[in-house]
Amino acid sequence: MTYNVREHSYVVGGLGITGQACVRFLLQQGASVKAFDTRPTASSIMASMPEAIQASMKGKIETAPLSAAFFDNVDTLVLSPGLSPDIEQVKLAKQCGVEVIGDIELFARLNTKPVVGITGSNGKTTVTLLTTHLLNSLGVKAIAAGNVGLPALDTLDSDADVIVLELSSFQLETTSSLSLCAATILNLSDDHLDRHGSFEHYALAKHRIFDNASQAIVWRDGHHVAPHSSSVSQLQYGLGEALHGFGVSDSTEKPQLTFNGKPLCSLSSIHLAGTHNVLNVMASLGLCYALNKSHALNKSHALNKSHALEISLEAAATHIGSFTSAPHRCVEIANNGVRFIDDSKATNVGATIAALEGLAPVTQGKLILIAGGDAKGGDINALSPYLNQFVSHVFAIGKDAALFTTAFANTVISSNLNDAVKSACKVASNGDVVLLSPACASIDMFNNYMHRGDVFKQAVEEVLAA
Ligand code: UMA
Ligand code: ADP
Repeated sequence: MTYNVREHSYVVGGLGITGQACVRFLLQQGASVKAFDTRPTASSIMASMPEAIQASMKGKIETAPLSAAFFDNVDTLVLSPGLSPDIEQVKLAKQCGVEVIGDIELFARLNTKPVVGITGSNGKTTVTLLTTHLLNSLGVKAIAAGNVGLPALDTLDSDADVIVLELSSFQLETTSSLSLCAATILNLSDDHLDRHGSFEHYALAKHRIFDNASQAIVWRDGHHVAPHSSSVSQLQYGLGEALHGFGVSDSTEKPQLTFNGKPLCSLSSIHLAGTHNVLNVMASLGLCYALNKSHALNKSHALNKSHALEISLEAAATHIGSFTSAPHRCVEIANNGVRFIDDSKATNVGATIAALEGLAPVTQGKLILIAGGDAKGGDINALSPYLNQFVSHVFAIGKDAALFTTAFANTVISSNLNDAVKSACKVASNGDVVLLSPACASIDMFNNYMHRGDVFKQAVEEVLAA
């Protein structure tokens, strides 16, 4: 049955990027909509909303604690991903018989285009942007949306052939009817445990990506990344030799990325640093492959004839080299003999391990790490073997800086990022790398990871100019 928003009455929970997109969309569709925001800054957020929306929502936005009357005649709460389903407002909504969904669920009920979905603890944005880049380079109009930044609802009236959706565990938690042509959990390591309570609950949220999916793109050597149900067919990838799916062959002088045992392209055509990015490339190629007409028509219920696409893996592989990494993900920002690398987007232990493993083999001198911030309940001690193997000094900052002193003996706590950069520069010499890869969220000291990366760059420039 077609879902018609005009037959429903909504409350939008939270007025961040997602909440504002929901309000905008629902108003455009002529639906009945109210909203709430729990933040102390809610009134300034409302004041920054477009005037037309402010006018339409006058008297319909609540910033104080809610009463049951707020949900009178409401049947659906669209909850923003940053708000936990455990908060009082959501409990009250449920007591009032209101259905709680997220923006991705609303999108799923209305969308008619083919969608591929990407989740995982790390690499989501890279794979989302690379997949979009490969498809667009092949002449298939693709839009990257979801956790990557563009709210999914904003794609509904686009002329895209394919939506490439980055999905966080927060978004998946409130999603039940998303039907993906292809889905992947890139990897799973501790993240957002403060919100989900345990790794098991976090993994359960991530696995919702495979509900109704036609094809899973699965890292052969990954843990907890394969669908639990055998009804989802699998296309596998990994770094070893493989006769099926994607693999790597180093039987010739130039190691090759292979598909079904046959060479597809040289590994040297991948300009992104680290072996984790080879895996990211394979996942992206796998997602493109799953959309391919001949393959999809046999395998997928999600693609109908009018959506079938002609995608050649060989042609896709020729466009890998023209993809450039998004900022703050293992990017060199200065080099005066010492290389300074901004990996501010490493907001959990798994990402920092990938950076250390990727950089150590190409570093002649010492690897000096700046890390710390809000560990979000993650286990910083899991870094210990990697710090002991690869790193000479750690300069730790932020709320959870002390956790690094237990993980690694040669840790010095710095009062802020500028001091950490100064201290790192004092011990660095030619051939060394100073790496900002915090393994923690930035929110205790910065607006976001981009702000943290920008402060790092500025601090490095100041030290180099002095
Ligand atoms: N908040 C409140 N009260 C409210 C509303 C929000 O306290 O009433 C707080 C939240 O707890 C959170 C912040 O405000 O700390 C923002 O929450 P939000 O749900 O309003 O976030 P949006 O601005 O809508 O942005 C969200 C994603 N953010 C989160 O899930 C926290 C963005 O991902 C995403 O790009 C955007 O939707 C569009 O889809 C960012 C992110 O950090 C990049 N994601 C996390 C991650 O990648 O680890 C999950
Ligand atoms: P996400 O969107 O999941 O946060 P990003 O692509 O933005 O992922 O990268 C976040 C961090 O994770 C960066 O530090 C990046 O170097 C690292 N990273 C990227 N891909 C992987 C991967 N496949 N495995 C581990 N770490 C990765």
